[in-house]
Amino acid sequence: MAEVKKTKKPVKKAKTADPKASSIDFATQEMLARAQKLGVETVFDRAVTMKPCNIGNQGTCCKNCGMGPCRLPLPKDYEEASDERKGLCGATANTIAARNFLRMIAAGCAAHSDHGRSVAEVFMSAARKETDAYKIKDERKLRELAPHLGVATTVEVDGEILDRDKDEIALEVAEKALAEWGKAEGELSFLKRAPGPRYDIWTKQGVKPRNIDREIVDIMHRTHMGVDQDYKNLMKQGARAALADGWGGSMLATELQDILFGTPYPLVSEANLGVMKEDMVNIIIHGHEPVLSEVIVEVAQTKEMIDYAKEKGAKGIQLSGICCTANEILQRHGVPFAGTFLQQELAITTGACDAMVVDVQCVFQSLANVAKCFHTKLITTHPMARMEQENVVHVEFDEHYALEDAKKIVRMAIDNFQNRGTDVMIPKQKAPLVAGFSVESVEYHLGGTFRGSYYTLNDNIINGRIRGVAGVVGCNNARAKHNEAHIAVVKELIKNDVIVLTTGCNAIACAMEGLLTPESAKVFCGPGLSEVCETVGIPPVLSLGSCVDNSRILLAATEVVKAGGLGNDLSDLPAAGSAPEWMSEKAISIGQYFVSSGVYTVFGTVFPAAGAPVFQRHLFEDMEQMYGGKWDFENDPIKHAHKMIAHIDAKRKALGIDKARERVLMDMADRQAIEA
Ligand code: NFS
Repeated sequence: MAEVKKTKKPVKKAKTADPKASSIDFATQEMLARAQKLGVETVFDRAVTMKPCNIGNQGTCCKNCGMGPCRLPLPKDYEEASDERKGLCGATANTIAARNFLRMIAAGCAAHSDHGRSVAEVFMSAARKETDAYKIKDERKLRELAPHLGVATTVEVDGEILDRDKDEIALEVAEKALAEWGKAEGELSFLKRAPGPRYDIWTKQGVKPRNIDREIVDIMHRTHMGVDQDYKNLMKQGARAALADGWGGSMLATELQDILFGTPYPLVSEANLGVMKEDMVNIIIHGHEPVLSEVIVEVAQTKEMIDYAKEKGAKGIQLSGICCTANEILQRHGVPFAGTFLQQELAITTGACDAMVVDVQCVFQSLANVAKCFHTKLITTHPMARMEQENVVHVEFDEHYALEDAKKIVRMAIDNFQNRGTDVMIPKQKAPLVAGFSVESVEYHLGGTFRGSYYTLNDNIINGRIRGVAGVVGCNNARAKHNEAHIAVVKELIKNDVIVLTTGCNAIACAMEGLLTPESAKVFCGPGLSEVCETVGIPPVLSLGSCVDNSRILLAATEVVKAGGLGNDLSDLPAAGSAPEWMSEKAISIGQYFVSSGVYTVFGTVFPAAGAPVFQRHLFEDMEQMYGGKWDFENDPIKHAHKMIAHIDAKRKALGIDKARERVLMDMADRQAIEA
């Protein structure tokens, strides 16, 4: 009998990502290679093995009922007139894409606004003096904000006008703020903070949000099977909910955080994984809501905790941050950035992370798997965000016991220091930075102590030294090379004299690249912007904080309008918005409130309406007629930046200030040519 030859099936090795192709950052490349060597899987590897669904990411997969999912791919020979694609119920590609777009806005608005609500609740506890952990830190800002919520700051006693008591104001502000989420009548209070003509546009378009929660619920109802089937009408609600985010939940989060924790003023720090220290207890704080992280920062600096760390053999405690929490604790305390959204797993891969403390949003569930390979304690803290893996510890945060909770967490990290193995590798890369710009500090920096104002900024825009203003914000996306588009877009803008306001993971990316230093102006900026930065001593990229702090960009732009000479509305300004590497639903909500506030806004990576060209045209063209701002998409970072610059130039022309800029652009050779 012939021998049967057994052939072994070759074991397929899982594909892994090429570190050099995955990120422009050396620390990231180095740690990714280390993870792969240790057999630790990361998001970069998963992005190689799992391909995205093109129908879903182009917006035309409907799974809003049990008859689907109905998938409507864009035909190669697509023609608008003959597009007969529809789902089982008859929903067109436009309806499906619009519904999906709206649900992203709802989720984004909910995330930002629920963060705001948590802050408002803590604010209420502080105002009622129910907790020792929080106090009103910025009384001046409290008094400035109060009238915007209809709270009086003075009182008449016997014909004399007296200042009202701080605590009394705080209590009323807390009550009024919390009502913004669910008041039965009226509209959001902060809408009136926008320039008058903007408010009138919202009135005319019928998109003024009623209260924050209602606009989110409205979307979930409206996008249920068989309700709103007109993409234009759907997008009105999209605008309403997005405005409830930008001028509501996010703005309340920023303002109340500033009052409670202090309004940011510029400070120095560092960024990238190299901020972790081998001989210290490394605690990384990751997530979004600063209510707990503020207290952790305070507790970690106490003698009690530092002594305890020393007792356990460490030299001290090194805190650092990831994602937007990083921005929160950097801008108020100078706590360094450990990294961006895409570096969260890599921070643990160093082997030197004794505890990673997470709350809500942008937290990978895979952190638990990575932590399992090292000694890292992964600590969840929010009742809303737990993980199923057994190695995760949950310490539920309660603002009434904030100090105790924070102490427990810091102690846990210190106790874990001894369990750290010897296989530790912290990348060397870190970059210096200046962050902590706010509406108030920009005013101070550009106007000086005696004449704090936005006039100087306006003057420099009018005379053309500064060509325009760009808000470049948002996430990283594992489908793109980490930080590549962020940095390329920002560098191209500043090279062309466009000053950049940054938040979120773009701010972290810029920091890692050294763009948040005044010195970078000379290296990367055009002559006009470089001159302004050198004179004033500011970086060409101003970090305004976390993603909820995009509301600072709205208010800063409003101040620019108020300072005069650049039109009457936000849409008149030579300004543009960008999210080169977005991935989060929050980014869609931000994009829509930028657009509805009159800003031309360009996204990179993918556009979630690309499968429904008619609906996409509504976003890319019709919205300009409605709001003076519109969406756009461009994946090539240089073209992306130049679309923004072209828009800025068009606005300069409309304002009649294009000539001034042409003069500034002349170099020595041009001048000599004229003289000759
Ligand atoms: Ni913004 Fe912050 Fe980063 Fe994106 Fe996530 S951290 S709220 S969503 S990934 S910028």
